[in-house]
Amino acid sequence: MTRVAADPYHWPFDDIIDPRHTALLCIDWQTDFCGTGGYVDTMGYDLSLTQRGLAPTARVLAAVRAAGWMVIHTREGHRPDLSDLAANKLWRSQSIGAGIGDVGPCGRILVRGEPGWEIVAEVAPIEGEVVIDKPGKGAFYATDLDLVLRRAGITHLVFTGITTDVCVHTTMRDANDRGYECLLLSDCTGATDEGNYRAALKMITMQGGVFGAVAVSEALLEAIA
Ligand code: C5J
Repeated sequence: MTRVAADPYHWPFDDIIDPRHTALLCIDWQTDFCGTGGYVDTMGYDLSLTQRGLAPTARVLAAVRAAGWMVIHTREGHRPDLSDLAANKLWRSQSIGAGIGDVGPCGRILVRGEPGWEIVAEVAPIEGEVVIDKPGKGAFYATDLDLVLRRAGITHLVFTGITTDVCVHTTMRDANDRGYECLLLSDCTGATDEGNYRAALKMITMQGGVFGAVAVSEALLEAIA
């Protein structure tokens, strides 16, 4: 397979896109972040910004499933008794009028098992795909993600998901520190603020790719075709 035309370098650095060692990470494609009546909607942000990555991500999912890649999905959420919810995270959510655990149109906000916490149908996991439940922004914190990836021999990660500047960035930064070779697909992610989205993409490309590289999904699809 050829490398992906990406910024600031053709990804990956070692020229190898091996389906046995490459995984697609789909971060938090939950109703709470991109669906009507969910957490982001309740906070009053523009849902179209987080929804627009859904169709490109669905296309990438179909392609990498056909190519035999490992696919991992994450979900941000808390136990129903909120015993894994930090007091400051709760307080901040309440201060913006979308208290975690409060009852909204999609059930209790960011609580595991509630309708709003589910991954939306367009990019839902299929049989055999790993789903990681996380209480924080990063997908490595308080989860077995690293164990699952290392056990499967994964060294390269391609990222989709929401939101670019929060859970996607936190997870990509952490993955990069752990030595994974990371690529973010710019049209398969979105933020609650367009400026933050652009800044988050730009940050990745500094210093020769300080956290990895950024590409459009079409470039990945061409490389793996
Ligand atoms: C946020 C996320 N933004 N999935 N979570 O609180 O990015």
